[in-house]
Amino acid sequence: MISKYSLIRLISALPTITPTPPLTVPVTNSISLTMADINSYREIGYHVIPNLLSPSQLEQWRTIVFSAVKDRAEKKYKFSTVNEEDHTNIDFDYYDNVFTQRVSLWQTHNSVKELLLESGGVIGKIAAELEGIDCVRIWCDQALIKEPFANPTAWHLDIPYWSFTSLHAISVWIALDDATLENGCMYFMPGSHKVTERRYYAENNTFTEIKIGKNLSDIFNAYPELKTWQTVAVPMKAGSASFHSGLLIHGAGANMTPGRRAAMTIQMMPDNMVFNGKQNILTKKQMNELQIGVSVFNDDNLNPILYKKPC
Ligand SMILES: O=C(O)CCC(=O)C(=O)O
Repeated sequence: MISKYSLIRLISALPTITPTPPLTVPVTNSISLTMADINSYREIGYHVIPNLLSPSQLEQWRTIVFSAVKDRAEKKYKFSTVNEEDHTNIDFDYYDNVFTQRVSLWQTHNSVKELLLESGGVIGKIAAELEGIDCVRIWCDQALIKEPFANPTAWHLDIPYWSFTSLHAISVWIALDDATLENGCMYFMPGSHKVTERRYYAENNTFTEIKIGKNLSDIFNAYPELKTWQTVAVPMKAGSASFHSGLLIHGAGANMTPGRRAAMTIQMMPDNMVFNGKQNILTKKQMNELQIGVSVFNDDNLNPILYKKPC
């Protein structure tokens, strides 16, 4: 017979399974894109959907995401596996004050997984239509919380960070608080996805990786031709969202306010993506097992399908 004391010790040694609020209001809105929306996305590289979440959906996303972030933050780990290092960034003194970043919450919190998968018919479908692909898988999700007085997010593009290479990777950025000019809303360089794509081909199918560091303008070391490019700020109300191409240059302002700016994001990829050798969010164990140019990220347990176009 096990004593009460041993039982308590046993329970506290088990991995945490976070209690999850029941999912009552997933994203099931019927949002249809027009051809003009799709053409505009392909021209400028991003698309904004005001009120992607209804007020009750927003409340649920906030409850679920913030509870998962709090849980991870208390255990002080950014990735879904403890003791993994961040291979995408270098200047942590600065980067840790760009935002509180918690990656792949879906892997440790069932509520987040349910929330994302339930939303697939809307979010995944929009991503598929914008990119013209049949299947959308989750590469990762990230809660990105710009704390009061946080640093700006330097200009960058996403795809060079990731462990697969696709010209059809796409992210959704969902505002969980109002994102304003004052608290660090997103900024885009419309059309820059075409420049980065051209350079990818010109440079033998490679991308230069620009870290999110202290210098906003580091991006121009790689893309000097974009120095005179116009940029747009994209403030949005909580519950609204933007989709952006993995090739698009984007960033976010500093948070100049004593309030928080929170966003939930999903980084999405097409089917049949092949490992390119980059670690990004992969664990040390995965890195030992994956073969460059051979391993494919099609395991539904690791990269779940968010949306598949009906045949
Ligand atoms: O939220 C931010 O500050 C930046 C977000 C971003 O770079 C992204 O979602 O790709």
